[in-house]
Amino acid sequence: MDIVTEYSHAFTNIALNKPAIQSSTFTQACKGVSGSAWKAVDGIRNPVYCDGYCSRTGFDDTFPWWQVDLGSKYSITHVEILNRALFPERLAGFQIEVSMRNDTDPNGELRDAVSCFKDTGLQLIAGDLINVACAEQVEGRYLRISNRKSPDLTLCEVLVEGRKQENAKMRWQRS
Ligand SMILES: [Ca+2]
Repeated sequence: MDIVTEYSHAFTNIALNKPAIQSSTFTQACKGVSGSAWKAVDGIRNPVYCDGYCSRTGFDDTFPWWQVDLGSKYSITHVEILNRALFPERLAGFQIEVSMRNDTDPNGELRDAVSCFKDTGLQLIAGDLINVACAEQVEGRYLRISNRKSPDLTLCEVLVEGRKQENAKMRWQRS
């Protein structure tokens, strides 16, 4: 199978193979595959969930989220999401946030998060590589995609563009 959507522009994907977690994982097997979080950053852009290259949260999750640890502080500019081939409309209402803290509050929200993007009516096409720009410059280490409206959050690939932020204190200590 060769389902590849062209990049809208060339960039280095800082999310590739980075550690990912999610609020729950879909366990009802489809051809024996699981919806493990890391599959959204495995570099394989196949939008067919049952082929085994997408992350997916569980059906009983009332506030599903998926999160990647970029490893250090970045200024995030763009995020691309490969939407699933079946039920692409389930992504409707998704939001993208970043934070320096890997911490979820009792309401299920990422602590100290700043918003990159919130969907209010994107046309969601099966297997489409959705490219969104952050509304304003946002900085953080942890990037989270969440959706209170979705019965399950399925992400077949997440690509992130950003610039690494230098640590001013470290730079001062080294000089
Ligand atoms: Ca993938």
